[in-house]
Amino acid sequence: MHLEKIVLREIRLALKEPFRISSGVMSERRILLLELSDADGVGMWAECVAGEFPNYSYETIDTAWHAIREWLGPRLLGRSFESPELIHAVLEKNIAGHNMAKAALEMGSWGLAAQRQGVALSQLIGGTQTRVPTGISIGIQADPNALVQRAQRAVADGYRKIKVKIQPGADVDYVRAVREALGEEVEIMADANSAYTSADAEHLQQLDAFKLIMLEQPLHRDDLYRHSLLQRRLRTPICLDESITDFNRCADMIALKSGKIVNIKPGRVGGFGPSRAIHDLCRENDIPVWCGGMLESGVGRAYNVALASLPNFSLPGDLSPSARYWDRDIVTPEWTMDAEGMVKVPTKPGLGITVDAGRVDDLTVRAETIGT
Ligand code: OSB
Ligand code: MG
Repeated sequence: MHLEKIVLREIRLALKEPFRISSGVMSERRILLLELSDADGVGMWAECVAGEFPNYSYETIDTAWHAIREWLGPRLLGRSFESPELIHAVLEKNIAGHNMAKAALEMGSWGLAAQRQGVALSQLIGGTQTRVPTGISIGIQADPNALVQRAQRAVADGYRKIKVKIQPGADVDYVRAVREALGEEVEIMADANSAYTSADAEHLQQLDAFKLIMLEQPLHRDDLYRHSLLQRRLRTPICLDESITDFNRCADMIALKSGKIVNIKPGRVGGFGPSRAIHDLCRENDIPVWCGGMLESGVGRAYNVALASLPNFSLPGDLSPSARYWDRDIVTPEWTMDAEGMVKVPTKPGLGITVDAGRVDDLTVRAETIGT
């Protein structure tokens, strides 16, 4: 493949309801989309999952735009690549960080390769599952009752895992209410997005009573050591999200016993190359993985669903259908799940969905072309 042109676009999509996590709230998603074109005229859409504010990580859609235009895009434009497997190393060399910006280009290259070869993206990356189980991530609510209502509706809709966002002041009572309302059988987990410190260990031990399948990212992203101390004091398995920014951080988690489960978000780790390496490392170490979400549009979702079809993605991913987030997505068909909470992995060449280019045009607030 020979990348000739990259169009960057920002679109804005209103969420059906505001999504609150411990580090911030979002009611409209500002999304950075990329349109890659190669010298043979094959095109591919990709999505950069960076948010509007640097709360989840230091990246934002504006820093990603800058990184892609100034440093990362020029690395790829006008060069030929035998395989998308080579892209990650090229983007990584002497450019620190900016994983979400790198990932958008790297994953787009995988999408482009799949399109060129006429195979489904999941097949190209080694996916084996034809349907993947879906969970829902429910934002912090005003009170436990509001959370219980949403959780009950989600179970009725078929979701296979209920993830509730927590923070100090909205944790033990909220989780207890959900467990009591849903019963023993439902898989429930909590995600703190780094809202706690090691001083909260005793407080967090109260969550052990509710048989959560995991507690996601209780402490700061850089606190692998303190996560290991906390894990020794909790029966509930810790799952790391923000902390796992690359392969080595995952190896460190395993060595230090900082967690027992990994949430793989391809954007956070720099793309499919590192995602697959982390997936394989976890498999060798009996660490289950699942695919997280970043409130992606239907474009980003296509990449996540493909990734989640790899064999060690054994827990339900945050892969909710389009209608959970938006009145109308930017892809056709929209993402759906069946009554068993399963999402079909597309088998058509490329992403398996079509981007509604006219709708993207209507939603675009800025665009810039790099390359020719
Ligand atoms: O921590 O997993 C997270 C959304 C934005 C930022 C961080 C997270 C999330 C989610 C949403 O939990 C999952 C989804 O896309 O449905
Ligand atoms: Mg998380």
